This record gives sequence, structure tokens and C-alpha cells, in this order.
Amino acid sequence: MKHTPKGTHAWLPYLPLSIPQGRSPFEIAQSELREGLKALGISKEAKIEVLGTGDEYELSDTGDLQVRGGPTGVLYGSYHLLSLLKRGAELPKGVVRPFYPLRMLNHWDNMDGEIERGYAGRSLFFRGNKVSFDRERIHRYARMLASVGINAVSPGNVNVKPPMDFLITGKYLPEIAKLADILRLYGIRLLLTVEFNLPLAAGLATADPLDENVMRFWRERAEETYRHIPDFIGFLVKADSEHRAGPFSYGRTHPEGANMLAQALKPYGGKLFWRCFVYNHNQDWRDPETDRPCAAFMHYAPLDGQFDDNVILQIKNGPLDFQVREPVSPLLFAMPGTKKALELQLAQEYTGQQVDLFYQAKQWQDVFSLLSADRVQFITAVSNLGDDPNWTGHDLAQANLFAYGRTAWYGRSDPEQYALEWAQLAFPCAGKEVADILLHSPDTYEKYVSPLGLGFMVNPNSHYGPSPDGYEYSSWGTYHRADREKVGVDRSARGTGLTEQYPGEIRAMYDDPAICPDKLLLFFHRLPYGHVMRDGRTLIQRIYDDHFEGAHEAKELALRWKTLKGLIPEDTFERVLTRFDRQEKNAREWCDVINSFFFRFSGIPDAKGRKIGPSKPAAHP
Ligand code: GCV
Repeated sequence: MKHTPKGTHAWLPYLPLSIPQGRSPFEIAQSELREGLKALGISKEAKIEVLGTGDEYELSDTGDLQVRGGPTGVLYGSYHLLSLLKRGAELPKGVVRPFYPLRMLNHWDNMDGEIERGYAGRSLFFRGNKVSFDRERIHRYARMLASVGINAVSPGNVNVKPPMDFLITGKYLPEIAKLADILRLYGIRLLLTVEFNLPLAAGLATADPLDENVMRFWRERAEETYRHIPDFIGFLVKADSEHRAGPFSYGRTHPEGANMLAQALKPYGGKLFWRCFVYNHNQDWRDPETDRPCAAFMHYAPLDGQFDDNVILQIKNGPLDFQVREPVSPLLFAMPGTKKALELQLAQEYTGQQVDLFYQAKQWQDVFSLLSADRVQFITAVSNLGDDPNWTGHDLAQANLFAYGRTAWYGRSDPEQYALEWAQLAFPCAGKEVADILLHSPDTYEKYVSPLGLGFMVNPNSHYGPSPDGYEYSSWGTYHRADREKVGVDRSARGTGLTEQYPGEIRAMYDDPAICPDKLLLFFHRLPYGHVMRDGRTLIQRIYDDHFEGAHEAKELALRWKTLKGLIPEDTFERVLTRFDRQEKNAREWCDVINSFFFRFSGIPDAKGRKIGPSKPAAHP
């Protein structure tokens, strides 16, 4: 039987699906360039030269093509050269080098093969509680990541579930080392997630970070891990967060816990990534004082200077939890004496779950427009990949991974450019049209799901579909506080004080409803339905209008996709069309449920006289 390779070409249609020949990034670059040029029908000679030590490269075309750069730089340069030739674009002048030294991808895969918040199939690395992967597929995965400069990967969930807690032991390390061997060929290094309580599971009496036996235990784990994977980057930890153990379990501080792990890694040059997603998930919803988005700053900002220099605090882009629209996390501006990593989420947990289209680079623009990229030293993103043949479930969601790679490489967000590059590579006959669809998608989605900064009106657990009170009377700290008069949470200086965590000008902007951007108005303020917006509409009218517009635009996106028939490979076209059909129905559902919710509370009818549910629902096929 003919072997059909799994894992499509993604945005690299000119590279063969077979494994490239080579035992180093340099040799892989040679092989990729040779095959790529052949497929592109370019007969020029290509010379690769290793100069320097790192990720940087320089491209030139003086009759012959030349790629010069560091040992990994030549690989990045080769992929970049091929993509430029494919798109007929000009070569960059001068040396190209990445902004961030580590451009990471965090998978949330469990060892049974499930992926937490995974919307594209099952794990690429684990199955049946074992390390288990398809070598060819991992080559294609690594190539895809390297082609956009991603150079670090953590395969396991930050919610470490057994037996993953034992991944850093002799039982699993030999297999993990085989994975590292493939990734290394593409300049990619491994991080592993660890469970703070592992010493207990391993039979010690405690996991107290100040206990001598516990310290020795972690030193041994680090030593054994580096013995198997000499270029290992380090550990990633979620502690004292959402049921996970951590230093608090032992009456210790986060610097005490993090520094202990960091010291175990130090002799090998290892790093400890420590997530700051720490808040009280057992909150009383009646308590108006405790405000979840304030939590991380309140906990960590006073700890500046107390973490060792190989500890990196990993901070989500917003202060709440990857909602459709959030302000930049105030913690990212704080702690000048502490290393930080920005964490983005490619997995579309709250942004359509890879059924609805949501091009995320526009969301990241919010971060980079306020936060200069050098406020953080590292960058990471939660992966949107799985073993679906097209990697991301929704084919167009590949654009998010691509744009993330570019964002991490350049340290800036340029959604238009990255969308166009991706679309021209993936769909050469319809590049501009597809890029345009991508660029419209986040505004459309935001309008029908969550305009004006309202969040969490989703079904509990799945986080998909409208449920306005889904998290309203729960312990998770995720409230919109809608009543008959008003909606939103007052997080200004007069309210929970979140705005006071921001530096000067940003604080002033968020604190005053008159200048707070509309898109965040109800995130920061509690306002009456009759509040007159800057555009003259009332708040309630704006809520109605946005939902109606969003549902209408979702339909338009589907129609625009339909015009591309014949320009997109047939199977991809059909697959995406199915998703657009589902999106259209979802959008209608969101519009009807949320508008009905606000109509019932406020009693204010739509000024434009449109019917706000209950009306006859569209027939579901
Ligand atoms: C991995 C949210 C998600 C969880 C996730 C958590 C985190 O709460 O719903 O699935 O856990 O964020 O980022 O740790």
C-alpha cells in the first residue's frame, strides 16, 4: 500500500514531504534549498556559508544566490530566501537577526494524546501514556517552525498530569531525547513542563522548596535531563494556579520556589520559566473587592529583584485570560529588575476554537502598540497544532502560527504584512483576497462575541458558544455584573483600581471612560445602558448594533470565500467552506443570545426595530 505522509505542506508547498537529508541545520539548509529551488524552477546556483555563531543571516543574489550566516542562521536564511523567491519579493538588505533569542511554542499536550484546549486533533508527541511520535511528521513540524524562526518547544501541558510528571526521569528521557535529536536538526531546543509536587510523587516526604532533600532531588532531575539532552533549555512551571501545587502549599514564596528550581538548572546554563497566571479561582462572586485581573500584578510586582537571573516570569498578554479583547497586562510594564517572557495564545480557546476564523496578529498589535518589545526578553505562544492532516483544524488558522513566528522574529506586529506573506505562500492564486479575509476576521468575531471588552460570556468548561451568565455566579472571578441599569466592572481608581497598576499615560487613558478606547470600555468601566458613546450612539444600541453587524459580516466572510472557488485547491476550499458555514450559524447564535440577554435586562428595544430573539431559529442541517 502506498504510504501517504500526514501533515500537509502548510505554507511550504515547494518542499517535498519526504525527510530532508542532513545531520545539522547547515546540511538541512543545503537539502531544503536544493529541493526548493528545483521545485520553483530556478536554475541558479545557491551557496551556503557558515559565518558567525547564531541565528543571523544575510542573503544576496549576484548572479548566484548566497546565504551566509550563523550555524542556525543559514537555515533561517534558506527558508526566507525560498519564500521570497516564491513570492517574487525583494531580498532584504544587510544582516537579518531575530529580536528575541528564544521564540518558543508551548504545547498543552497530555501523555494520553489529548490536548488541553486543542482544536486540531491529538498530540504530535504522546499517545497511550507514552512518548510516541511519527518521525516524518516531526520533521515536517520542525521544518514548519524553523521556516518562521521558532527555536524552542515545550511538548507537555503546563497542567502536568501523570505520568507526565515523570517525564524528566530515566523512564521517559531516552524517548524524549530522540525527539530532541530531530528538533535539533532544525535549530529547535526543548523545554519540559514540570510538576512542583514531583518530589512527593517520587516518594519524598515533602516538596517544600527549602528542604535539603527536595533540593537534591531537583538537582538530580536536572543532571539526568541534561545527560540525555545536552542542549536542554530548562523547565516551565505552573505553580499555585488553578489547583496546581506550588510554594504556597509549603508556606514559601514564589522566589523561594522558583529560585530553588533555577539553581538546579544553573550548572548547565538552564533557565526556569515561571508562569504568573496566579489568582484565586475560589472567589466568592458576591465579593466586589477581589478582582481577578489585579491579581498577578499585586502578587508579583512587589517581588522585583528577588528572582535569580536564570528565572524568567512568563506573563500572558492580558491580565485576565486570553479573552477576545483585553488590555495589555500591567505586569509586563513592571519589574524592571526581573526577566520576563510574553505569553500569547495561538490555540483559539476564546477566539473561535479554530471553527470560527480569528486572525490573531491584530490582537497582538494591541500589545506591541503600547509595550515596547524590549520590555520583555523572551516570547512564547500556546500552540494551535495537532495531528490533523492540515495541522490546525481550520486551514486558515495556520496563518496565526506563521504570524506568530514573524512577530517573535522581528519583535513587532505587522498583521497586514504577515497575512499577505502567508496567504501568498499558501494560496498563490488568491493571496490578496485571502489576506483580506484574514484581516477582517478578528473585528467580525469580536463584534458578534464580545464587543466593548466584555468577556467570558461563554459556556463553562468548553469555553465555546454563548452563555452570558455561564461564569457570572461562579468562583472563577470572571464577571460582567450586568443588571437592569448597567453593565461592566469598574476597574478605575474609583473601583477595583486595576487602572492604577499601569504607567502614567496608559493609566489616564484607561481610567477615564471619555478617552478609554471603545473596545475596552466595559472591561474598565461600569456604565448605564443609556451612556452616550463618542459616536453618539447609546451603549445598549452599540451592543445591539455590533452583534447584528458581526453576524452579518460572518455571512459576508463566507460569501467572500465562495468567490475563491477554483483559485484554492478543491479539498482545502471545501474544508474551509464547511468551517465558514458553521461560523455563520455560531455568529447568529451569539447575536441572538447576547442581544436577547441585554434586551431582557434593560427592556430597551433596538432603535432600528430589528427583531431581537426569540424568533424562528435557522434550521440546523
Ligand atoms: C493549561 C485557562 C485555560 C486552561 C489553561 C490555563 C493556563 O484557564 O482554560 O485550560 O490551563 O488557562 O493558562 O494555565
